[in-house]
Amino acid sequence: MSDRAPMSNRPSGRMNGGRALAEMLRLAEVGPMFGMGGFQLLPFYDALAQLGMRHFLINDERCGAFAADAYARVTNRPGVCDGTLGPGATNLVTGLIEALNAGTPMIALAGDTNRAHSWKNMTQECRQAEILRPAVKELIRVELTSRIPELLRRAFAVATSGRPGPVLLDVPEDVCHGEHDFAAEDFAIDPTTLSVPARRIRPDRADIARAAALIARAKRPLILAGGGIHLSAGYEALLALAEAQSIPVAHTMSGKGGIACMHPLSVGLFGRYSRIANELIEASDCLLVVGCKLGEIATKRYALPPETVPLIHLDILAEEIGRCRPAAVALWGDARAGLEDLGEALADETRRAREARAGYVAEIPTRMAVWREEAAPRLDSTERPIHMARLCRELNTALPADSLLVADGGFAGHWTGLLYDTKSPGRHFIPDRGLASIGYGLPGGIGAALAAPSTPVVAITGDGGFNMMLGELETARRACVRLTIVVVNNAASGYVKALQHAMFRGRYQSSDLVEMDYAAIAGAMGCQGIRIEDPDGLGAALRESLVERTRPTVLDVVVTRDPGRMLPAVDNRTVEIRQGDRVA
Ligand SMILES: Cc1ncc(C[n+]2csc(CCOP(=O)(O)OP(=O)(O)O)c2C)c(N)n1
Ligand SMILES: [Mg+2]
Repeated sequence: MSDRAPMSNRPSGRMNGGRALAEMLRLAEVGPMFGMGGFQLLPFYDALAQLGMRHFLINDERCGAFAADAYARVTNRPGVCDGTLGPGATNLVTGLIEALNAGTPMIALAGDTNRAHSWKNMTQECRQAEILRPAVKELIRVELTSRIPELLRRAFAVATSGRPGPVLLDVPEDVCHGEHDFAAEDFAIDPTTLSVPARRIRPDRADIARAAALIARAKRPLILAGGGIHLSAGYEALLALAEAQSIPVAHTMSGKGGIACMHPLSVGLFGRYSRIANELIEASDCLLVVGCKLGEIATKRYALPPETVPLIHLDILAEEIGRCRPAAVALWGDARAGLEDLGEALADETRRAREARAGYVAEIPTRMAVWREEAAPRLDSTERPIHMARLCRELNTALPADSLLVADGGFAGHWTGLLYDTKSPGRHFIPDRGLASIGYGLPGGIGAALAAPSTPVVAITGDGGFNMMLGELETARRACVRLTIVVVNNAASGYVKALQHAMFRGRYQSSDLVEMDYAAIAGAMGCQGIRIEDPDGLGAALRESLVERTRPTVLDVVVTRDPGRMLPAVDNRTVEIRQGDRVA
C-alpha cells in the first residue's frame, strides 16, 4: 500500500456509505461515470454532486456498462458504471460480460435491498448477486459501511491485476445510506492498481529459451496478435521483435493496432475473414500467439492453424494456453514482458534471421498488392446502394492517425475489422469482441469520446444495433460529445439475413427492418444528421462530421440490401450442408 496520496485529499469524520464510495472513486481519479439512479444509491449520487464528479445519466444500464468499457479501453483505467436494485443491476449483465471476456478493467456498483426487509418481495428485488456473479471477475458484497474503502481497494486490485476484468460491488441500501465515523487514514488507494497492467509477470526463463530456439529455426515464423497486446501496451516490444527478427504480424479484430496496419510487416486480419494472413498461417512453420485466446472467429471455427505448425502461446491467463490448440511452448506472462524477453533471447540471431528471412518478408508486399488488386473493384466501387468496402476505404482516407473507430457487433465490425487500416500502433480500433453483442457502437462511442475529447471518434454500427440504442443519442447529445456515428443502413438484421440467404435458400424470417431515415431521426433529437446514398458523398460527409464539435453527427449510410453480397467473404459456417451433416 502506498501512502503517496496527500492527507489533505482524504476526508474524515462521519459520512454515509454513498459519500465514502464517492470519496474513494475520487482518490482513484476515475473518469466520467455512467449509470441510472434509484433509491438505494442516491447518497452516492448526492456525494458525486457535492464533490463535483462527472457522472452521466444513461438511458439503459447496459449502455452505461458499454460506455465504461470503451472508456477503459481508451484510457487503460477502470471504467465505472452503476445500476440500481433489480432491473438496473440485471441490465448491466451484457456489458459486464463484454468486459469480462475482453479483459477490460471496470468497477460496477449495484444497489441492493435494505437488509432489514430483504426477501419480503421488496419492489425490484431479485436474486441479483446470483445473476451477476458469473458476469464479473469478482463480485464483492459490501456488508458494512465501514468497509467501503477497503473493499473498493480490493475492487481496483482485482480489476487491474493479471487478466483485467470487471468487479461488481453489491451495495445494500442500508450500507449506502448508513453512516460511519471514518478516519483520514481509511481513505487510501494503491496507485499501481489504478491502471492496467497493474503488475507484470515474466514467463519462465527456460520456456523463453525453448521458444527462442523454435523461432530461430523457423523459416516462416508468424506472430498472431490478440487483444492482450493492448491490455499489456506491448506495442514497442512487438514492433521491435517483428522488425529485428523479420516476423510478420497478423491480428484478430481485438488485436488490430498491435502494430500499425500500414506497417510493411502487418499482414492484416486472420481467422474468419482474412486478406493474406490465413494463407501465411497455412504456410508457416512456427506461430507465436500473443494475448489471443484462439477462439472461434480467430481460428475460422477451429479450422486454423494447421495442427502440424508448432505453436508458441504467450498469455497472462495460464488456463487459456493450449485451450483450443495444444502449445509446443507455453509462455505464461505479460505480453510485453514476454515479447521483450524473446527479443533479448534472440538478439544474437538478428542479423542471421533478417538475411535468412529476406525473401519471406519480401512476399508480404507482393501478396498484399495481389490482394489489393483483387479487392479494388469493391474498395473503389461506385455502386448504389453503397458497397461496404467503399465505405471502409473512405474511412481509411478520412480518419487521421490518432482517431478512434468503435465498431459494433454486426457487419460494421467484420468489414472494418478486415478493411480498416490503423495508421499508428495502439488501440485505434475498438470492437466489442468480448461478447460480440450488437448495440455497443453508440454507447461505446460515447465512452471513447469522453475518454479522448480532443481526438476524432467515429462509431460504426448496424441499423439493428442502432435501433437497440437509439435512446443513447439523447445521452450523446446531452454529453455534447464530439462523436460521429456511422449507421450502416441495410434495412436488415443483415448478418442473419445473409446467413438465411446462404443456408436456407433465401427463406427469410425476422431479418428485415423497416426502412428508416436515421439522419432525420438524428435531426429531431438535436444532432446533426446526414443521409448518404452516393458513395462519392462519403468523404465530404465524414470530414464535415469530424469538424462538428458541439453535437454528435449521425451519418446514415445506405448500403447494399442484397443479402447475397453482405458478407465480407465466405463464412465457413455456410458451407453446403446435407441432411445430418454438421456445419464446420
Ligand atoms: C444482442 C445481440 N443479439 C443478437 C445478435 C446476433 N447478431 C449478430 S449480427 C446481427 C445482425 C445485426 O443487425 P445490424 O445491427 O443491422 O447489423 P448488420 O448485420 O445488418 O450490419 C445479429 C442479430 C448479437 N450479436 N447480439
Ligand atoms: Mg443492418
